Amino acid sequence: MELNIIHVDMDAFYASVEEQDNPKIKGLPVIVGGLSNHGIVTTANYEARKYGIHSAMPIFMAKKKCPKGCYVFPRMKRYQEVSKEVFSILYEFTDLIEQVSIDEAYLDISNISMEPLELVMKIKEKVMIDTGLTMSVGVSYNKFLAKLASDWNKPDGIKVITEDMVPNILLPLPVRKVHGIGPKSAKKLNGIGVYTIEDLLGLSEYFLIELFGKAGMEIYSRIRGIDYRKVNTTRERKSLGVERTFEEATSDKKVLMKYLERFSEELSYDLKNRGIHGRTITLKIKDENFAVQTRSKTLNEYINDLPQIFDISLELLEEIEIHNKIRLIGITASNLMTSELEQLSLFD
Ligand code: TTP
Ligand code: MG
Repeated sequence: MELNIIHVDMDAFYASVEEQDNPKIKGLPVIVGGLSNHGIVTTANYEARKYGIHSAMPIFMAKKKCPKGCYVFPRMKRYQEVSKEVFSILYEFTDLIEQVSIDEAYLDISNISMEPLELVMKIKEKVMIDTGLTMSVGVSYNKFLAKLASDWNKPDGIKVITEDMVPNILLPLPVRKVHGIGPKSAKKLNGIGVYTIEDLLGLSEYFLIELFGKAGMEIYSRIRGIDYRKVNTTRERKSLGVERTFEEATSDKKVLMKYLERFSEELSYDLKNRGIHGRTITLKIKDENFAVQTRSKTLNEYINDLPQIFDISLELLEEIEIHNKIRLIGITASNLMTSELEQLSLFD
């Protein structure tokens, strides 16, 4: 099975942001939470977890376990900001992203030609360079296994789960690890002597439905490593484009056309790589006085082939009157559509 799903999850997210923003506390046990003794721990960094501190623990208890820890009040606005930064990096790689929470997402990487591991390293590296933060990434062929994998080597982990690894990985897992089995259900199962997925496998689908209702069907599949849920893209990209500033401004149309040809190739490649088509092409130029002109053309059909994009760019270039030397030129595709139909036809 194709390893086309990845799950990313930032490590000790709020606490790591605090460490990053305040070098003085870097490496110390950091606990983020309501500061009164009635408050609870929102999250703790891995240093603090060594003391047995975890999310949802009362602060007074955390303080008993680790009196010298750095206790920090949450700064939600800041975490949202950093989260946006992380997601904008993810969107540089693909649009097929399902954001699950402030620090967690599934990516469908079917359209990316890079090897999954190479891609994962690239993403982690970019996130580290831009934000100073680490994330853990799981790679597999469905969402359930990808999420399980991202949790496997936390923090700063990478884990790939291939089909042949599934029995060894799943069988010994405690039932609590199965999505859909919460602490209460786990207790119920333990009550009837079912502790691990291996134990669960002995139960019929009918029995699981009796026990969990509709969720029983999903659980029956999950514990066999089966999960057909799609990555539900939570944001649509509005446009995709290429532009460049010249070292030396030019009014030579031939040079501009050459650039448009190259950009059309890049844009076409980028669109195809992401499995999207566009219906609108926009040409933008900026002259040496920084005056910007744009021209757009919207078609009746969706395109992503080089020759079509190039032809339209040339048409648009003809529409612009060039008086001064040009210092920047670019083209953008918008009115985008994900080519799901195209993907489907592969299976027909
Ligand atoms: P998690 O990803 O569950 O936890 P984490 O990122 O702190 O640690 P790790 O993934 O390495 O295990 O949650 C992401 C953020 O969501 C977390 O930093 C703080 C917040 N959060 C809460 O507000 N309440 C909670 O109960 C939990 C678990 C997290
Ligand atoms: Mg996290």
